[in-house]
Amino acid sequence: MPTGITGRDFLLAGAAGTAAVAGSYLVAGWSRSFVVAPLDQAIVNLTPGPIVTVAIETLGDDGHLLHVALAIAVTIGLFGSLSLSGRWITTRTDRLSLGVAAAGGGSWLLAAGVTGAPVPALGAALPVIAVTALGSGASTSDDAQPVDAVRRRMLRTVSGSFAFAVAAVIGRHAVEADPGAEDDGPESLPDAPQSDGIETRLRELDSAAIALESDDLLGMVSPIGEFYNVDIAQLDPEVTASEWSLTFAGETDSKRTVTFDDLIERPVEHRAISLRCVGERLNGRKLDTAVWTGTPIRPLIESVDPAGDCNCAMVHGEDDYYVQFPVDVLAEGFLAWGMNGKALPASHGHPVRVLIPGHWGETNVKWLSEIELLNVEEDGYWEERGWEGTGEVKTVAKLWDEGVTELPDGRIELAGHAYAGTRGVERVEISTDGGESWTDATLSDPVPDVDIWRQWRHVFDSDGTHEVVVRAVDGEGNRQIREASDPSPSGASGWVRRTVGE
Ligand SMILES: Nc1nc2c(c(=O)[nH]1)N[C@H]1C(S)=C(S)[C@@H](COP(=O)(O)O)O[C@H]1N2
Ligand SMILES: [Mo]
Repeated sequence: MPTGITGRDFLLAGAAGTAAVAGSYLVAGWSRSFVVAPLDQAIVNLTPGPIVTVAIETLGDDGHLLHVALAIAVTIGLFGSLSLSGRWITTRTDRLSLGVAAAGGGSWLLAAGVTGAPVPALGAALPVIAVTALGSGASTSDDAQPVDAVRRRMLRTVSGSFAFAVAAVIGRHAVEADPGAEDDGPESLPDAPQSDGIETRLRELDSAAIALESDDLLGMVSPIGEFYNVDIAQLDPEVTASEWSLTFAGETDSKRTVTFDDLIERPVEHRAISLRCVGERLNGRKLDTAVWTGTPIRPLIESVDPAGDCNCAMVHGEDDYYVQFPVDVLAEGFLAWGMNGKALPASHGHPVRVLIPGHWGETNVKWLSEIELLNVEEDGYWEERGWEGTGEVKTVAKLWDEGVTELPDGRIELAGHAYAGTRGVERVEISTDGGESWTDATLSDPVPDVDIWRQWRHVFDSDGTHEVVVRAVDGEGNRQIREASDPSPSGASGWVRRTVGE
């Protein structure tokens, strides 16, 4: 009879857990059917807000690595424990088949249960069966076998499991690297009745841009691949246009479900809209602009007669993200299925996202699934975690890293973007002497869109070191807030400063 859990049990459990994760990865890849994905989601949902906030501020996008690593460790632990229980049953009953069936069955139930995908779940269960069977008799002090044989068997099982794990990961990568298996980037725009016009809009924005010496700097529109990304989950929900629908629920007398085909039949617009994340550092890179194709929300909202007392709504995404704000703000919004002339990419909310003019990034719900009309205000996902990011954006002028360039004649070109939501950017002021004197920068031409950044450019004769400071003035005449503040809870403020010159 085994007395307690030995080091070998731990090794074998770790081997079984690792093989299960690898087997699942081999079958499912980095998708929703991969056993780690739902556990990662659960970890993200359970992590206390202040920790999430600190992680975002200190680690930025690397914060994802942390919770994915944690999710992998937890998953290994869960499948390892099932294998360990199986071996314990084998020892207690003296029947290998019983222990193996328990470990395998338990693993399949766990994998299928968390992913909702019974067939790919076999990818996790089969390796557990194998390791449990091979490892049985290899750890407990079985007098019938010589110690050496037991140890050899254990080592073979453990090294075999890790070899399988490495092979599975490499194998899966090879499959995914196969050009035949890869998709060719974003799909083209769905054939909405008036989806033409997008090329004209993109050209129009292009010609509003300032000609710059540096070609590393973004223009008026951010290319899809460079547009920033903020998600609560590591894996994007997979929703096809044909499966998609939007439900209006809650306090309404006329519940309504809108399909994708219904949606794209509606009046189509191409709006240039900038997005800025409330979690962005002052001169960070979570501000971008795209031309979005979609339709206004207002007529849809009016068609369901919102009846709640708070005049507010919770907007839900397929990834269990949710954000609450006033119905009249939502009504100003836009439901987009296109981005820069392509179908909305998975990472930006395929097939349909919300875009709310002038409000922080978090209100722009991706993978939109439901608009729930409420009676009382409730916190959204980020509000529950201490943020106050549903309001209007703060004004900011950026001097990007790539925005300082020496011209052929020796002068220095400074350039960046400024954004003030729907207030618009009236002016960008530059100081090259630490804030003693100020001049106006040149701005990109105005465009008809109401919620878009402007580019700015300023060229000066550099003699030695300069303390450059940049600040914007919005369309209502308000100057960007001077006092510096952290992103949390309601967005970074302050003026961007940078030392330029040798
Ligand atoms: N469903 C869903 N929508 C979401 C988020 C999310 O995690 N899930 N992140 C929000 C945040 S915080 C921001 S800043 C923007 C980012 O949009 P992007 O990834 O397209 O740049 O999406 C918002 N919408
Ligand atoms: Mo955000």
